[in-house]
Amino acid sequence: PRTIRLAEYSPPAWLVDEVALDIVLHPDRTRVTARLSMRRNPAAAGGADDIVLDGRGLPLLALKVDGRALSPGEITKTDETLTVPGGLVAGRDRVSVETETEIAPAANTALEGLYLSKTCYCTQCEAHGFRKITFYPDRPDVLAVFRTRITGDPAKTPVMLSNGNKVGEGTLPDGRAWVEWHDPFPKPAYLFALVAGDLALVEDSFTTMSGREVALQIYVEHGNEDRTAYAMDALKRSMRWDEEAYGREYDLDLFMIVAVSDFNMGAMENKGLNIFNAKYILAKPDTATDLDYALIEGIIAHEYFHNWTGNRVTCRDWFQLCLKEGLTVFRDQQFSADMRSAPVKRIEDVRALRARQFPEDAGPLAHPVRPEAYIEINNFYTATVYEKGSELCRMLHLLLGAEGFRKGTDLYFDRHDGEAATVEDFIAAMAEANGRDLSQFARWYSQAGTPVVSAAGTYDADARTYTLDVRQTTRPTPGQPAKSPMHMPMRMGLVGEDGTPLPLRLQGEEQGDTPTDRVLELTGESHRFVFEGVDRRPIPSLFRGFSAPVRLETGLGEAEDLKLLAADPDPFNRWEAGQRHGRRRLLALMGEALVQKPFSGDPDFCEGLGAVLADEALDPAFKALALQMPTAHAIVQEVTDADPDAIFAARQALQAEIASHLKAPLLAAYERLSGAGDYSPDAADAGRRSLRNVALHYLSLLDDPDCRDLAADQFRAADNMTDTMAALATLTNMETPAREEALAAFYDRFKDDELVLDKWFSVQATSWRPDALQQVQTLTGHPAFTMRVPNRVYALIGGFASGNPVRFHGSDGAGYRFLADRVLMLDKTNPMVAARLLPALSAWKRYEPGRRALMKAELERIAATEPLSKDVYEIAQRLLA
Ligand code: BAL
Ligand code: ZN
Repeated sequence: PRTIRLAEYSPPAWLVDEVALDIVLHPDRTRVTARLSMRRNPAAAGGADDIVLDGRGLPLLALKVDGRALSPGEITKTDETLTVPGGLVAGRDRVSVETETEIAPAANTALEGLYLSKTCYCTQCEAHGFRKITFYPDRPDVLAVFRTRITGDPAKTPVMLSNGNKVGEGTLPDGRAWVEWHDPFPKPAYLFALVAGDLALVEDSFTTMSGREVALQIYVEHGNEDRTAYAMDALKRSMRWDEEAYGREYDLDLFMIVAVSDFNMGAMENKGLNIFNAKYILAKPDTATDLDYALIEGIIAHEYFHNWTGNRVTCRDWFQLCLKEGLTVFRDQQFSADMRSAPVKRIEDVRALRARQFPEDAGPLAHPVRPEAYIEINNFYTATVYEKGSELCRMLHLLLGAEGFRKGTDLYFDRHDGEAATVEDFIAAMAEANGRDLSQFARWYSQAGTPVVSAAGTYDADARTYTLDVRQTTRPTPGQPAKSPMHMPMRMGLVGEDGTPLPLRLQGEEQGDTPTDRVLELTGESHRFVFEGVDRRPIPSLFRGFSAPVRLETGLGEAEDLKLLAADPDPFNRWEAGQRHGRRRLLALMGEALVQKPFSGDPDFCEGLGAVLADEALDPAFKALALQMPTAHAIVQEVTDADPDAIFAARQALQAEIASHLKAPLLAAYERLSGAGDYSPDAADAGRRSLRNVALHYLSLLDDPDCRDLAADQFRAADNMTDTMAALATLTNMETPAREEALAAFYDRFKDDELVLDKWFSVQATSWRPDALQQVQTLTGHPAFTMRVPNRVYALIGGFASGNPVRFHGSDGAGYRFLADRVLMLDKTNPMVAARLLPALSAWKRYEPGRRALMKAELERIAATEPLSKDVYEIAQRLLA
C-alpha cells in the first residue's frame, strides 16, 4: 500500500465550481450521474493538467467532456481513478465533465459511501467515501456548490434528503418520486450527504441572533419520536451558545439530523444534514443512562459547531484534520462545561485523555497532532488528533486569555470563510490577532509524545522564598528520536498545609496586589522560579486544571498529596492528588504481593476519601470521581512487565479496604441519595446518581449481610437506566443466582430495543468473572449478535478487548486469539471497524514476557494474513514496528 505524505501536497490542477448529481435509488443498482463544471486552478503550478477524478471500484457507464462522449481508448481508468488526458482539454480553462456509474448500496458492508442501514439509504463520505459514489476530485481543497436530484420509490423512500434547501419535487409518469436539493455553500465532497427512507420527523425551530427562523428537523425510525426531545433541546442550546461564545450564526434555513442504526463513527457533520449513530440521538430515562445523555449533548454540539469549524472553514488536506477536530472538540468541551459543572467536566475530559491519548503517545501508534504520513486516513481519527488537538486549543485559550482567543477565532473566520485552511493559517490568525509569537507553540502540532515535566521545590524559611525548578523532557517516539522543548502554560498556586492560598510574587516583581493563582509560561528545557514573601512552607499545586497535556512528576510525598486531596482550592488538583496517592497505593500493594507480604492498609488515605465524601460543600459528581481509584489501564502505563492479574488483585484489595473502612458513610450516602422525585438528566441529579452508584460498587465488594442484596434490590427498584445498569454491572461481576435472574429479566424487557441490547452485551463483556471470555464466545452465537452492526461489535468485542483489563489478558492468550479472529473476520466486511478494534493490543510491549509474546504472535498472524485491508495492515505494521 502507498504512503501519502504531507510534504507531497500540491494544489489540485482542476477545481469544481458546481456539481449536479442525479441519483436514482435502487438497493443493488443505484444510478449516479454527475455533471461537474470544472475550472483550471490558477494556483496550480502548471505541469500536468490532466483531469484526475477519484472513483473507487466504480464502473464507468458513460463519460462526456463538454457534451462529447469519450471512448474507453481516450481515457485512463484504474480501480481508483479516472483520468481525462490534458491533451483533450488543452487551451481550455473551463470544461464540463459528465460521468455515469452504478453502485449497490445493499452490498456495501463497509458503511462508507452510499449504503443501507436496515432499509434506509444513507451516506458516510468523510474521509474518502464520496469516491465510492461517483467520479470526483475527492479531496477537501476542492469546494463546489452541490445540486442533488434524488429519485426513488415513494412507498419505500417517502423521505429523500440531501444538503442545503429543497428546491423542487415531483412525481414521474411511472409513479416514482423525485426531489431536488441545492446547497449554496461551496463544500468539499466529504460533506455531501444523502438519506432516503421511511422515517418519522420531529420538528422544532430556532430564531437566530439576527432574527432568522431556522427549521430544525430530527428524523428517526418510526416509534422513536419520543426519544428525540433531549437531542433537540441540546441542538437549540448549542446554536445559542455558538452565537454567544463565538458570534457564529447558523447560515441555512433548515438544519436536519438523521439517526441511523448502522454507523461506523459517532456522527457526521454533513452540511445542513448531520447523520448520527442513533446511540447519540435517542434517549429517554428508561433506555438511556446519564452518560448517554451527556454524550448526546456533547456530540450534538460537536457536529453543530462543525458548521463553522470544519464546514465554512474546512481543511486543505487530511493532514490538517486536527484543524477542525481539535478546535471543535475544544468548543464542545467548553459548551458542556458551561451546561454542566466545569471542574467535573474537566476531570472527565482529562480521564478520557489519559485513558486513550496518553497510551497512544507512549506507544507504537504515537503520531503528531498533525500527522505527516498515512496509508489509510481512517486510521488517524485518533485521540491524538481529537483530544490532544483540543488540549492545544485549550492551551492557546489560556495563553491568550478568553478575549484574545476570541479575537483569534474572529480573525480566522473572517480570513478563511469559504476556504480550505491549514494549521499554519489558524496559528497565524491567533498570533496576529494578539501580537504574539506562537512559533514555538506550533511545535505541539508536529512533535509527538507527551512531555514529562518534573518539579522540585525548596523553601528557605529565613529568606521567606520558595524556589521552584521545573524541567521538561519528551521521550523519543517512532520516527522522532530527538525532541525539542515545548511552549506550555503552567497554571499554578502555592498553598499552606491547610490549603490556604499563598501570594505568588516572583523575584523582581513589585509588591502589591499579588495573585494566588497564576499562569507561568515554560519554553525552555528548565526554568527556575523564585517566589518571595512566602511566610510558611508551601505545597506547590502545579498545572492546575491540567493546563498542559503533560505527565507531571511533582516530587511530592504521601503527606503532601493527602493535604492537597483535603484542601487544594483547585478542584482538578484536589482530585489529582487523590489519584496520585491511589496510584502510589496500588503500586505498593503490587510490590507486597510480589514478595508475598500480606496487603498493608492505609487508614489515612481512607480517612481522606471519607472527608471528601462527608464534605457538604462538594458536588456529588466530584465526590464520585474522587472516590474512584486509577484504572488498570492507567497502571499498565506506570509499570514495566505489567501483570494484569497482579493489577487486578491490587485494585480489588485497595477498593475492599476503602469499602470496609468507609462502610458506614458509604451506606449512609447510598441511603441519603436514593432517587426521589422524577428523573432528570441534568448534571446535579446525574451527579447524585453517580455518587450513589460508586457507593454501591464499593459496598458490593464487601462480604457483608448489610450490603449483599443492595445491587439486586436496586436492579428491581430502579426507574431509570442509569441505576439499572449500575446494578446490573455489579451483579454481573458477582457469583449469585440474582445475576442470571437480572440478565434474563433485562434481556426479556429490552430484547427489541437495539441500543439497550448493546448494553446487555457490553455489561457481560466487561465482567471480571473468570468465565468472561467463555460468556463472550457464547454470546457471539446469540441470535441477537451480528458482526454487521458496528454498535454491536463495539459492545461485545470492543467491550471485552478494551473494557475488560483482566479477562482479555488471560495468561493463556485466548482473549488475544479471540480478538485477532474477530478482527480478521471483520476485515472482510468492514475494515474501518476492524482496524478500530486492534489498538486493544497496542500496549503489548508493556506487559510481562508471556503476554507480550502471545500478543505479538497474534499481531504477526494478522499482519501475515492476505488479503488484508489497508486499514488493518497499517495498524498491524505500526504496532509491530
Ligand atoms: N468528522 C467526523 C465526525 C466528527 O468528528 O464529527
Ligand atoms: Zn468532529
